[in-house]
Amino acid sequence: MKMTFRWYGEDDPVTLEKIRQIPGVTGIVSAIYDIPVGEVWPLERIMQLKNTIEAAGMELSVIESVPVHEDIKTGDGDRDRYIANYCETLKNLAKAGIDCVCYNFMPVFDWTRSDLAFNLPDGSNALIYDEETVLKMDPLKGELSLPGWDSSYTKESMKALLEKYKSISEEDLWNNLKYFLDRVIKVAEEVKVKMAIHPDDPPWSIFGLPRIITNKANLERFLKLYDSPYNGLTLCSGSLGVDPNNDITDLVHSFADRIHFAHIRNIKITGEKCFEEAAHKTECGSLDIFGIVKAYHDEGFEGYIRPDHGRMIWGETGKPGYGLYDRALGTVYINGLWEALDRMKQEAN
Ligand code: CS2
Ligand code: MN
Repeated sequence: MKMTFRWYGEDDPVTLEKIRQIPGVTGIVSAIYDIPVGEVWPLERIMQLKNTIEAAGMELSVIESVPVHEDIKTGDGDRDRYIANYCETLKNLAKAGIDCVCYNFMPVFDWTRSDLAFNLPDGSNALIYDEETVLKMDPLKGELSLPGWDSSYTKESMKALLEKYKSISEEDLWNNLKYFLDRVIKVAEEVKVKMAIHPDDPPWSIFGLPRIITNKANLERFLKLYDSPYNGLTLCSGSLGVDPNNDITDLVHSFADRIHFAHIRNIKITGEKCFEEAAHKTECGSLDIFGIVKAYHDEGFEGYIRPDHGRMIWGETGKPGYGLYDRALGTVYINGLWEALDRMKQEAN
C-alpha cells in the first residue's frame, strides 16, 4: 500500500510542511477547489498543484475528487458537455502523471452529519450523525455546511435542484451512472487513470434523495456496469461501515482487485442510523480496523490508502473531520499495523 494524506490546498491550516512530518506519508490526496463543477481543469493548474506538493517533498498521488456535475446525475441539461469536460480533465490529469481519481455519485450533498463538533467524554469532539435530527433539518435553510458540500448554490438553485430530483428514482440514477461510465471509463482506460467511486455517506437516502452506492449488492452491480479494472472503488470503511449489514473485511476480500483507494475510518454505531466518528483504533469504535487492515495486507493491496476523518483533539480547530492530529495518529496506527503484518509474514516464511 501507499500511505497518503488529504490536503485541501493553500487555504488548508494543515500545511504540507506539517503533513511531511508524519512518519510514513509520501503521497498527497488533493484537488483543485476553485474551478466550478463541470468545467475542465487546465493542465497548468494541475501542474501548479503537483509542483507545490513536490516542492514540499511529497508526491501528488490521488485526486479527490473530480466532482460530477448534477446534470450528469439527473441525466438532463448539459450532461454531454459536462461528460466531455470530465474526459478532458482526466486526460490533463494523466498528462500530469496522475493515475487514480476519486469521485462520488451522491445527488446534491456529499457526506452529511447532524453535528460537526459533538463533545466526547474525553474532551475531544467529533462529527456525529443522528437520523432524527437530520430528518428535522431543512436543506434549504443552510443550517449546516460541510467541507465536501458544493457551496455555490443559491437558495433558489438548490430548491430547483431538489425539485428536479423528486422525479428521479434509484433506477434512473443507475441509468445515469451507466451513461456516465460508458463514456468516461473508455477514456480512463486510454489514458490509464483508475477511477475510484466513493460510497455514499451515510449509505442510505437522505432528504428524500436517491442513494445507490451503499452496500455489497450495489457495489457488485456498480462494478458490472462497466467491467474494467479502470472502473473501481474507493472503499471507505467509515461510510459503508455505519450500516451494520456491511462487513468491510468481506468487502475488501470480495472486491480487492477493483479497490484502488482505501479510506480507513472508525465509527461507533450509537443507535439505528446513528453514529459518532471515532478514533481509528479498533477498540474505539464499532469497526474491526485491525481486521480490515489485515484483509488489505492478505490481499497484497498495492493501492493508495489514507486515514479518513479524525476527531478534533488537543484543542485543535479547523475543517470538520480534517484536522491534523487525529488523522496523523490514524496514519501512524495503520502504518504500525501494516509493519507488524509485514514482519509476521516474513517471519512465517
Ligand atoms: C469524505 C468525502 O469520506 C470522505 O472521504 O470526506 O468528502 C469524500 O471525499 C467524497 O465523497 C469523495 O468524492
Ligand atoms: Mn471516505
